[in-house]
Amino acid sequence: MQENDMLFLGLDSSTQSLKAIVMDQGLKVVYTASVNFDTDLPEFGTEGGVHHGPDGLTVTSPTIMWVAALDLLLKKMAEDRFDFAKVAAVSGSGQQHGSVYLKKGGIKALNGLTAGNSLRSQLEECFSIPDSPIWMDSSTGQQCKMLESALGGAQAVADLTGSRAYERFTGNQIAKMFQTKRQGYEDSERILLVSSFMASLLVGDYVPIDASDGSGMNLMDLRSKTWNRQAIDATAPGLEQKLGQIVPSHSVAGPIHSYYRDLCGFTRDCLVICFSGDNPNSLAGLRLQRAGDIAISLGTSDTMFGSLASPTPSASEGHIFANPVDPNGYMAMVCQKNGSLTRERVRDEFAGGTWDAFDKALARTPAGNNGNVGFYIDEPEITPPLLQTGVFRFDASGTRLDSFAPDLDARAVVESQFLSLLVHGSNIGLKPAGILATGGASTNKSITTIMSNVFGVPVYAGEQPDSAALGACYRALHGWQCNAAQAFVPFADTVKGAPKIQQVATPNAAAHAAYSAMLDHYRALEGSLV
Ligand code: 5FX
Repeated sequence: MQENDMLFLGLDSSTQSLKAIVMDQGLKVVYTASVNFDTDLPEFGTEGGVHHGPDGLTVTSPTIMWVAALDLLLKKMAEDRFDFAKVAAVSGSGQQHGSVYLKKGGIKALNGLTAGNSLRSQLEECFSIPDSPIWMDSSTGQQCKMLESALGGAQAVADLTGSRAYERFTGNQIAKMFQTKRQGYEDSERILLVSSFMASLLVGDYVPIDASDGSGMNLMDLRSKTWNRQAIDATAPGLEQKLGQIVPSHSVAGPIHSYYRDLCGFTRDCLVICFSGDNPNSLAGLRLQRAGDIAISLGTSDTMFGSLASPTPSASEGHIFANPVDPNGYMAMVCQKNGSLTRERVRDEFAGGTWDAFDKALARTPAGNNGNVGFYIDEPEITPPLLQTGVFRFDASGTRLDSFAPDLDARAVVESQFLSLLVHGSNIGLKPAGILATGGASTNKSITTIMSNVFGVPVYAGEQPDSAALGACYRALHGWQCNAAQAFVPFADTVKGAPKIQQVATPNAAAHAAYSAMLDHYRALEGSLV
């Protein structure tokens, strides 16, 4: 491989798709490809990449679908004549919290992968629990209570692990598996996150969990970045052995397995750098390096996050994770489960079914919606914690209404999502000086304008909307550089040549004043529902 001809591959195994982004050493994106689970792999019968259980709380994805997606992605890349031989390093992103259960002998199947057969056919029988619980699952309330009572309460769990016990956090999902699918748990040789599972597929071996994604499990000591004995013991017996090690996110997971060399022409030198969660990768992709550099990612879920030097975990909201590009740093994050899909549902029901019509509805309504506030809870919500689904509409006097004029619904869904992020983000130290918007809806000018007005700060958007996959590319290069130097290389050096970001919205003083004036009204209505 020529030193000046190297490529870096970032994969993003998200809720709905598996994407690849490739960049050159000058940080220029040169290739992208993707597989959509619903449309490219219809045989799995997913909706938005998931299956909803009959209880309305359980949400899973068939683990083998993610394997089949990798088969298909590599096939698409080969059809595009992508030059795999130039890839110096691969890293990746996985939807956070999801867990993968490999049965005894799984490691042999991974080690023994042979080109000529698909990954899917070689790994189909490897899972002790074939459906992976994912981040949208909220069925583990009981297990959360048990963890909090074992560790001394919600704040104690937050102080130790960075977050109070959350239903979707992996430790509580594993506790439920132990309690309800005991045989599956016992038969598990290794339990991986989506991120470390995808990396394991590439290395052909079980790879460690990185500290940043490991922070989303309610099992890791946030400060020492090791498994916390009390949390592990309160979750399930024999768990530590099934989880393996935790390592810094820039670590080399291993060389790529010969399967991929034989199948597509990767070279022996190609390194796999530890994969991490989608939010940590987005932090890297957006190069959020100073406190006050905040991003809001408008995806299936909406998340607000930024770097922090010292953590102050809260039992009432948000999360603190280890920083994915600074082994001594942290990041804070607030997550709203009802994001893009909810906005799309409201658009389809009340605003003509197109973004153009939705924008027109926003243009016909004033900032602050004349005091009308709506909470659109299609899925049990994390922030604010509203487990009861439904639409809750209020007028300016706080009276509950059954319906709004349709234009008001369009504005209310966007405004309440951003007001919630403003209120809950500031509670854990996220006070923006500027906001980077990312994810699908970040290209929608009307939505970024409301964001800018709610927070009263400028909003920027990168040229590359897929920040998690891009962050995985940057982390592939970062990990490769750290390995070449045999020392930690500051991430700022890795990304110093990255393209400048564009300002896409400037706050309007009057609109911001309208939002500031309605904060107490918003808080009171939210409080009445929680
Ligand atoms: C973060 O805590 C979340 O649950 C979501 O943002 C998922 O990571 C989405 F994949």
